[in-house]
Amino acid sequence: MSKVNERLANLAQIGRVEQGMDRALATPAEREARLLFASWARERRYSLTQDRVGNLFARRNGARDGARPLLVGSHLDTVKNGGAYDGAYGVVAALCALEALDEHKIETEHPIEAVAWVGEEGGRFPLACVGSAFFTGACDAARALALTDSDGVTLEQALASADGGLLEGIPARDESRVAAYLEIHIEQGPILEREGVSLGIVTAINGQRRYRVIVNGTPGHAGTVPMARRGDALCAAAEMILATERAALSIGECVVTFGTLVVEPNAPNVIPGRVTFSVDIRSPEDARVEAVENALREAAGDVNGRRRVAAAIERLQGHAPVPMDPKLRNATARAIGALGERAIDVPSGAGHDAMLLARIAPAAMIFVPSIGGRSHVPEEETSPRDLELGLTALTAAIVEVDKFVI
Ligand code: HGY
Ligand code: MN
Ligand code: MN
Repeated sequence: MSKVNERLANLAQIGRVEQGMDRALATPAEREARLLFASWARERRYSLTQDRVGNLFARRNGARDGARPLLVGSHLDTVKNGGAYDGAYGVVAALCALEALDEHKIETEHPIEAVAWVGEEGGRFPLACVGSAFFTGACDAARALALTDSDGVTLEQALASADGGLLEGIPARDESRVAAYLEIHIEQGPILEREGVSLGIVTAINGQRRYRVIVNGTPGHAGTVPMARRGDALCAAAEMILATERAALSIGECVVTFGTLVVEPNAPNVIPGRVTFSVDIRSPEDARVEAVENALREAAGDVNGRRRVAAAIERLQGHAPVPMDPKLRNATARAIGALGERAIDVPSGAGHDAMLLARIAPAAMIFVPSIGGRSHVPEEETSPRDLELGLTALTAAIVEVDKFVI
């Protein structure tokens, strides 16, 4: 078994649950995954640094003194009941690429750093890509560390805990410059498999907005409150959700997901007094995201007027579509072509840390196929051959990009 597949198999044992993976930020399983990454880096004597929110960097030195590092990475956290490749593949491949440069005795101009970003999924703390957002200045330390999970634990407390926190004995990171950023990731969609191609070069990452909606109604006895007098928070939320879904279907070229919903007091014989649900809207065109948000707001106004409830929408985060850097895309295409391999341009419906790195440096992504186009599920799968080919492409792209970035 190749090293990239062997390491992925090892990583897949950490945070494995009955259905798939569960490695949420600053939990014991996710910390153990960071420890494993650090141990791999130490085996090859790459110098490790860690920043305040736990992002880990393993550095392979370059020839040019003072050159800015070329970062290559992804994330180790997973969604609940997620797969073994989302994020993990990009981190493992980044480290394996450094080792491939060693084995081929390739000296780069720039230092190359394999990066494990923390908290990309945003499942535990309500900000996706919190690690790369902190590193790129999109989220300052105060805001990041004050993020609070559903148990009222702040990120600062979680990172200070022994079983989920920062790793000991790793120097603090003081380098914030970046020459360029490369990320390899499973496609998490059907295009590469449908086209029968093993490599994709990402054109752009879809725009995305996330919200929390709280609907306050009036709890009451299920048996005694007449229907016409109810302020049923759950029925109101259901109307909002279906109205927004209908709008997205007619707007087109967009997706909307209501992934979480909490009912209070959540008892079979009590009229729901409060419902809190999430909304995730995405599109390659910001105007369509905006249109779906408007439909959500209209739906809130409609139930507020008719249902004795008060629905409030809080926008948690959002970003416009992020184009990948044309020069890096061309360099990646050249590198893949020189291998005698074929790659196609492919958009990214999924979000990635590259969205944030693109704020401060040229960024590009390589995709490998997801079997059945499935991801964020235990069945997430990519063939060992495609994983190995992706690593070869990533290594070649690093060498090509290193030649021209400043
Ligand atoms: O939600 C996403 O697109 C990513 O998997 N965090
Ligand atoms: Mn991912
Ligand atoms: Mn994901």
